[in-house]
Amino acid sequence: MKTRAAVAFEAGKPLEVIEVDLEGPKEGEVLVEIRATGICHTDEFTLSGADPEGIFPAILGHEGAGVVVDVGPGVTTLKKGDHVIPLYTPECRECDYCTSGKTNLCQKIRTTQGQGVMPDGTSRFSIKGEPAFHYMGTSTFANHTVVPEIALAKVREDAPFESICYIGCGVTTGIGAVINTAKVRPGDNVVVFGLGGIGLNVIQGARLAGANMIVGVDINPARKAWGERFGMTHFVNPKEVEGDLVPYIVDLTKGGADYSFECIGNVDVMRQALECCHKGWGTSIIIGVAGAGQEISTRPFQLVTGRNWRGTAFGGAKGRTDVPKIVDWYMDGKIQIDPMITHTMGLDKINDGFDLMRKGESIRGVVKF
Ligand code: NAD
Ligand code: AHE
Ligand code: ZN
Ligand code: ZN
Repeated sequence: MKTRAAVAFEAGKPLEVIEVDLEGPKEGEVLVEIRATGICHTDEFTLSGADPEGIFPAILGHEGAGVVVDVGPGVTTLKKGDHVIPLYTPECRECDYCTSGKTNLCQKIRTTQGQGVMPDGTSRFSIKGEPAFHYMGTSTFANHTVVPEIALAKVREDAPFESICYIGCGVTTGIGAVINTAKVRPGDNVVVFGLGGIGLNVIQGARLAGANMIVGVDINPARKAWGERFGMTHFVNPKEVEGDLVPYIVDLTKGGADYSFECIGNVDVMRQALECCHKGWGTSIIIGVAGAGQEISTRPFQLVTGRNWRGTAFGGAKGRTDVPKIVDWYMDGKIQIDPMITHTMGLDKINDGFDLMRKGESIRGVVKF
């Protein structure tokens, strides 16, 4: 079939919205009509050329929601008409990772996913007879996409696509990092670096978990009001702090953070996020994704004296199990999503959505098909 997609032909260049060819679903695959997709900073990271796994031409996008149009042979858990959220972290429920009870990082199809192809090693997308690559197994910047069955969460049908698409990455990543990865407890002091589409969801998660201080750190002063809207108790603009940021935050939190979260992808900030943690027990969670060749460093003494450095992907969530529950939280009013969706646009304006994010003017831009 033909479908419209925003294609990344080259790193650092705008996406091109064109008609592409899409083959039907093969064994274990599902054809999905995407109704809405968010634009996450990770899409910009890959488009910029900083992603070691970035390959072109590709159809980016990993924060979508839509409807099943067709299923391939062997698909048993989904049928035409089901509402779904594609999962860049699948959940096969049978690999060693899924059954370990220790991680959400299902590895069943990770190798081919990273190579931009379906599990059989081929792409369903093509342009003028030449294959185009899938991205993160989801490719939601297309009106139709093919996704493995194990990478789709079935969700309730009364939930609006333009809101719940954000659960496909930002909402789940932020809230999940607090609840699943850090396991923040009532009374904990939390510091969040970077108050964008992810960091604000960390703040929202910290409030849900009953955190005491929720300190937000951002160089964009406009993010103070945003943080306060979702539960932030203190705001720090590093540009306005005289002297080092780390002792300032340690003082503010009376000894350091119980948990800190880096939601930027800046390796220097990752170090600050670790070092502002409480001696003896503070844990810093890396969420931000850093470019090829970048490395983190600190004095080992920081770890010797009890600080912990961890990371999280998709907020530690097991998508097929947890995503439908997060959709329920939204529908029951337990979590907020809509205020963070600051801009919506048609697919032909997707590059404007990227520009708004780069300029710090949007929290989440959502493309509606
Ligand atoms: P965003 O652009 O919406 O937000 C980034 C925020 O960081 C902005 O508010 C910006 O002002 C702030 N910032 C930039 N430099 C700063 C600095 N030096 N000090 C303080 N604040 C600074 O991005 P996003 O969509 O929220 O994504 C954030 C990061 O999380 C990205 O690296 C993205 O790739 C990553 N991410 C990771 C996962 C995961 O599963 N681990 C999931 C989603 C996104
Ligand atoms: N491809 C990059 C890493 C990118 C990355 O870390 N992605 C996160 C999700 S970001 C969503 O916005 C992730 O899920 N990582 C685990 C995984 O298996 O990819 C690189 O550095 O190679
Ligand atoms: Zn994302
Ligand atoms: Zn698995």
